[in-house]
Amino acid sequence: MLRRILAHHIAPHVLFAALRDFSLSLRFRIIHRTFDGLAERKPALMMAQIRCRREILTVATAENEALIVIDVQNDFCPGGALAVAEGDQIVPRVNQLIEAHAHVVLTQDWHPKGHSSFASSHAGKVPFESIEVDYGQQTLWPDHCVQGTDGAAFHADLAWTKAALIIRKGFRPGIDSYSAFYENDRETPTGLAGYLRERGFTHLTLVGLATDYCVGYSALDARRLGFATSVRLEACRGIDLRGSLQKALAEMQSAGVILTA
Ligand code: VGL
Ligand code: ZN
Repeated sequence: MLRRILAHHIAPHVLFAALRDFSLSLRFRIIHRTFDGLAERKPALMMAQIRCRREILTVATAENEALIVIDVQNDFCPGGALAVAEGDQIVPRVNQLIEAHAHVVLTQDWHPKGHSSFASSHAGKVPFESIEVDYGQQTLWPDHCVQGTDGAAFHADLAWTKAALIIRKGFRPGIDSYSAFYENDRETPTGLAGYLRERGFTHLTLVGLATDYCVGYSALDARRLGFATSVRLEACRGIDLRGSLQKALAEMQSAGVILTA
């Protein structure tokens, strides 16, 4: 009975989260027993079983996993133009994770002067207001991460030298980009997905700033693109504007992002 309920109702990513510390052979036995005798009779269960197997039986290894370090830049740290509370406190933990991963990619928010996401570019507007633009709602920010400025540089203690790629985003004057994968129109790609696929990465771990904007949007896109995706919340901090942090955490959870603290 329990087996029947499990097979009908459990989403692959929930099983994935529950089983991630088990050995491969134990994972395989649990999946097999959960679906045994049921999947043959129901096409929907067959599909669920196939998805479960694909997602759960592929283990993250040094070679198939990349660490993506999002926007650990001066302007997002205390004293910066768009400071995230405690943004600098993640740096030691991020450095440990960089050390522990064989493959590391960094992102850098990288706006031209007068960028359309800056409140100062819109007469009568102030930071943190939201406006309607042709690709939807856009929050307006203080001027931040202007190309080549000290605010756009990585935090001085970030151990970034190991990174194989730095992907810059937000450089088109008329469009913002929170996600490392797509700009805010949700369709202009940054090229990161192509890079990761060509390098053979199937598993991503995300850390950085800010949990509810660039990390959150990147994690949701990573799931949409089919990557097994974890966010290490202890190595992230959020902006939390009008409930954005709770919303981002809930959306990540339901998209199958593994959240660890
Ligand atoms: C970010 C707002 C504007 C971020 C970047 O890195 O989360 N947030 N630009
Ligand atoms: Zn920005």
